[in-house]
Amino acid sequence: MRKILVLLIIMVSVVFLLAACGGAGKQELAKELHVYNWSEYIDPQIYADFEEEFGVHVVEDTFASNEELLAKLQAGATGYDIIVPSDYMVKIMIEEGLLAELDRENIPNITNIDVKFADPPYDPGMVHCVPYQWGTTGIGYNSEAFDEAPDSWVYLFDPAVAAEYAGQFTMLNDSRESLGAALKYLGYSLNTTDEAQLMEARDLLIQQKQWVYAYDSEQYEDLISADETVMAHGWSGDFFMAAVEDERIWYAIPQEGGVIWADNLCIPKTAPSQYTAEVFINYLLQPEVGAAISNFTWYASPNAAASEFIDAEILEEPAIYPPPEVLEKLEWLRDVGEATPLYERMWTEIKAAGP
Ligand code: SPD
Repeated sequence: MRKILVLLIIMVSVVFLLAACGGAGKQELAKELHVYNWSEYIDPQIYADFEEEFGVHVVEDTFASNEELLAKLQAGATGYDIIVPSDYMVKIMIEEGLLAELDRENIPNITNIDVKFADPPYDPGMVHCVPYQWGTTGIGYNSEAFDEAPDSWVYLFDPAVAAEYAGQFTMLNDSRESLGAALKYLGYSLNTTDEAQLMEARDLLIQQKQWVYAYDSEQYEDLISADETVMAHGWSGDFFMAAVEDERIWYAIPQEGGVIWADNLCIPKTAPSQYTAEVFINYLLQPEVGAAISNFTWYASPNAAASEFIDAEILEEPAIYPPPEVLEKLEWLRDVGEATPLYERMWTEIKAAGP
């Protein structure tokens, strides 16, 4: 009897000890983490370091537009633990019930997010996602091909100017971004739901098509570097990253204004391991890791604690961290709700039109 009592006391003590250490009830990490990301959007060393520290192998697939990401999930893809949609797409995915709610207990480093990004209108209170990187959409170029920076949408859309660069520039293969650029050139909102304005933007893009080298969202900076093109409609950091290897490349935010955006770390409802995904998000939110992301991508970080570790040439570059007078000219892409099919129809007509 005495032996049984001693055994019982030992067992109860072990259970209490495990609970006190956080061992009891703690979930297990998966062996693999599946990330669906934009291309060249994280230093591969970060995946390797995470694997070394947590024993979780990270497998990455890439997508080239928010619409491609959405279509993949809608088609029933269930294997992803982490996805990286932009602002307006987060809103659409929340409405479609595609995203899990984050368990903050597993993401204590979420407090490192700058207050300016901690309550985004597309996901109030960061209930579903954590901001990852932010940037702008504008024009990247080979500085040797221009007397002055092509810092206006005129270079891409004014027939007198765009024709001069016929076959030497690319446009993003992205419905909201390319229609958005055309809308901005015409003086309209990027988020218009006015059918006549959208048709005008469509007609402008169809007219422009004869001068466009390609619609591309993944290699546009390499095409400039390879001297295939001299300018590209694209995302800020991609040009600065390319400039490390080819210093002729630079980037300008159009004076008329352009797109400001934020991409976000989110977990699909169907994720094989939500817990491992949350541990990974928490890992990325560490100050040094947050900085390593920006030091690789050349995009701005929403992680306030990372700032002190981000390279000065990134922090001090006004085309990466724009000053207030530039920021106020930029517009966020928003979920246009019932007008979404209209945007998609316009884009399909543009892509189907003859050059
Ligand atoms: N190479 C990574 C590019 C990431 C760009 N995401 C921007 C989406 C804006 N709508």
